[in-house]
This record gives sequence, C-alpha cells and structure tokens, in this order.
Amino acid sequence: MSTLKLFSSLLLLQLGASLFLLDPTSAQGLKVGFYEKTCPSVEAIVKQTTDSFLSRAPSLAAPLLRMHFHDCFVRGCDGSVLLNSSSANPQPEKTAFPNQSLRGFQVIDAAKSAVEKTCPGVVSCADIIALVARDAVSFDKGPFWEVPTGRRDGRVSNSSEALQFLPPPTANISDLKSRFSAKGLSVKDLVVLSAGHTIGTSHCFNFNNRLYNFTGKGDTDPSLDPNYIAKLKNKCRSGDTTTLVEMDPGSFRTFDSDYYTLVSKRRGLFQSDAALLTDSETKAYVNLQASTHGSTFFKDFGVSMVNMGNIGVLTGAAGEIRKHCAFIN
Ligand code: HEM
Ligand SMILES: *[C@@H]1O[C@H](CO)[C@@H](O)[C@H](O)[C@H]1NC(C)=O
Ligand SMILES: *[C@@H]1O[C@H](CO)[C@@H](O)[C@H](O)[C@H]1NC(C)=O
Ligand SMILES: *[C@@H]1O[C@H](CO)[C@@H](O)[C@H](O)[C@H]1NC(C)=O
Ligand SMILES: *[C@@H]1O[C@H](CO)[C@@H](O)[C@H](O)[C@H]1NC(C)=O
Ligand SMILES: CC(=O)N[C@H]1CO[C@H](CO)[C@@H](O)[C@@H]1O
Repeated sequence: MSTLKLFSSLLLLQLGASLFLLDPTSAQGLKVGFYEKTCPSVEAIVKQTTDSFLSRAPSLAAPLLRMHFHDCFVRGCDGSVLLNSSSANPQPEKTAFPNQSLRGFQVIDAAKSAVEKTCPGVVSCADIIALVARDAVSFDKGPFWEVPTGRRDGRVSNSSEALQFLPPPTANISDLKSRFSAKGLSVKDLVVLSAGHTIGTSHCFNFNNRLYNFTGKGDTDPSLDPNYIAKLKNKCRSGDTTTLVEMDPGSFRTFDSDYYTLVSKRRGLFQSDAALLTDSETKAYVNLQASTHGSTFFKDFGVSMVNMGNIGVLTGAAGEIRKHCAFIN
C-alpha cells in the first residue's frame, strides 16, 4: 500500500471512529439488567420507594417525569440536574429558571439511600432518575417499559447550559425539531414525548402571553380555541406568577392519550404544544392518536423514552458513581 493510500485509509478510519463517538443515538453500552449481578434488587427498591412517596404525594409523579427530560437535554442523562449549589459551583442547572418548578428531589435521594444500603457504590443517580421516571408514569396508569441502565454520573452542572438547551414553552416547530435533532431525537420522538404533558400542571406565566398580549397589542393567540381562552382567563389573571393549572384538565394525574385530543382541538396549553399542528408529520400523529384513543401511544412512548434516556450518557470508566445524588464525590 502506498504511503498516500495508507494515510487516507487511516484518515477514514479515524473519521469513522469520531463519527461513532459523536453519534448521540448509538447505544453507548446501556443495557437492560445492567445491575443483574451487582445489584439485582435495584429496580424493586426504586419502585417501592417511588410508590411509597407517590401514594402520599401523587402530584410528584409529573415533575419526576419532567426531571428525566431536563437531565437528559443538558449534558446528557448524567444526573447533572440533581447537583446542588456549592462554593465551587454556585450556579448548577437546578438554579436555572426552567428548573424552578422541578420537584421531587427527595424521592431520588430516598431511592438512592435505600439502594446504597443494599449495594453501596454501585448504582448511579442518573439511572435512578430514569427508573423513577418510568415508575412515576406507571404509577399514573401509563405504560411500563424496560429501562436500559449502566449510566454513570457527571461532575459538571451549569445553569447557563440549562437555559441554552431546554426548549421554552414559546418554541415554534422548527426550533423544537432542531433542539430534538441536536440530541439525536427524531420528529416522532418530539411528538410522542410532548405527550408527557398529559400529566401535571403549569404556572400561568408559561402561556399568559397567549391569553392577554400575544403580539404586544393586547391580543390573544389565534391558534388557541377562544372558548378555552375564556376558561383559562378565569384561572390566570394577567401577570399571574403563582397559579397552577392542570395541563390535561380532568385527568392530570392519569397518563392517557388525552393530550392529543386536546392539541387536535386547539387546546394545547403551550405554543410548543400547538406547534405540533404546524408540521405535516407531527400533525398526522396528533390526529391519528386523537381519533384512535391513542392506539399506539403507550408503545411509542416507551420507545421514545428509551431514546431520550440514551442521550449523551457516560458509561464504562467515564464519570463516577455518586455517593449522594446532590453532590459530586
Ligand atoms: C417539547 C418541548 C417541551 C417544552 C417547551 C416543555 C415545557 C414545559 C413547561 C413550561 C412546563 C410547566 C412547568 C411549570 O410551570 O411548573 C412543563 C411541564 C411539564 N413537562 Fe414539559 N416541556 C417539553 C417537553 C417535555 C417532555 C419531553 C416531557 C417528558 C417526557 C415533559 C414533561 C413535563 C411534565 C410531566 C410537566 C408537568 C410538571 C409538573 O406537574 O410539575 N415535557 N413543560
Ligand atoms: C439541595 O438543595 C435543595 C434546595 O435546592 C435542598 O432542599 C436540599 O436539602 C439540598 N440537599 C442537600 C442534601 O443538602
Ligand atoms: C457555564 O457555561 C457558560 C457558557 O458555556 C460558561 O461561560 C461558564 O464559564 C460556565 N460556568 C462554569 C462554572 O463552568
Ligand atoms: C422559530 O423560532 C426561532 C427561534 O426563536 C426563530 O429564529 C425563527 O425565526 C422562528 N421561525 C418561525 C417560522 O417563526
Ligand atoms: C403588551 O405588550 C406591549 C409590548 O411589549 C406593552 O407595551 C404593553 O404594555 C402590553 N400590554 C399589556 C396590557 O400588558
Ligand atoms: C430547586 C432550585 O434550585 N430551584 C431554583 C430554580 O431557579 C429559580 C430561579 O432561577 C430559583 O429561584 C430556584 O430556587
């Protein structure tokens, strides 16, 4: 082989390897039952802890699902969302504005300490978030899916990255598609995972602009059902910063396919929900699930949650297994 040929095939090889490393969708070594030998009871312990908290405080199911999303979209699913401020790191992700309503950190901490009692130093906080999110959805009568595990915990958490990577509720469809695609997620993952909004609540300030001052002329959002605007105005005064409204009114603690019925009737709460009607692929999915009572939604949701759970994970010798989820070792 000539030197030139050798050089160019080495170059190709290297290019191939770095493309592989950059590919955010590659399985990256997670597998179902990663702790089979090292901590066989981990999933049972996590489920028992989650169930015991949720039976006393059912409203925590939704923020625990949301926590996994916020973890994965910032630096990958590495538990970085759990880190508390410290003198070395005064502004972790937790302190960023979109995180202000994340709740349920005590559930993660309790699950971690229960797991540590049985198998110390083995199970990552990043895996615990993924398992708790799955168990929270199941608790609300949603689907069950197998969670690949083997994530390790990151040592960096930065609030400005949370602001950069988490989509705002005002996002349009092209913004949403590019944010999901930057994380290796498809348009289908976007429309499937958006239905996480079938459970939980939102502060009025996330959609008040749609009710009171959409373009700065004291107007409303024309893409929102006027009858729904009237209902929402009864709950949210202009400038309201504290009131919570159910995102799927009537069944906000049941994980069902109502989200798609709402969005198809122009009753999605956020502009980002309404945006799903402005793209042919997402609109077709919304209308299909709305008209078939979510024929494939549960199965699709499990698949997309696994995809989301693969984002930028640390495996092998990368990162660490934290002793306490709120602090790096
Ligand atoms: C597609 C882009 C998304 C945007 C713009 C978005 C935005 C928001 C906003 C603004 C809230 C209200 C927070 C509050 O006021 O307390 C919220 C709540 C929520 N989000 Fe999303 N979200 C998105 C995707 C997701 C995904 C992918 C999931 C999970 C699969 C999810 C799950 C939830 C849940 C469960 C809640 C309710 C939290 C609670 O009850 O405290 N969201 N989201
Ligand atoms: C971490 O910070 C939260 C407030 O953000 C606080 O409630 C919690 O007690 C802290 N955790 C620990 C273990 O200090
Ligand atoms: C956080 O990220 C921002 C933007 O990437 C960077 O300027 C800043 O130095 C980072 N902060 C820390 C504490 O690493
Ligand atoms: C969508 O939002 C992005 C980011 O805010 C903006 O740059 C773009 O112009 C918007 N696109 C449309 C079609 O409104
Ligand atoms: C609506 O927004 C415009 C432009 O930001 C502002 O000048 C005006 O005061 C707002 N009106 C109300 C009723 O908040
Ligand atoms: C849990 C937590 O640290 N929440 C913070 C999120 O961000 C808001 C606003 O930046 C803070 O006030 C919260 O304390």
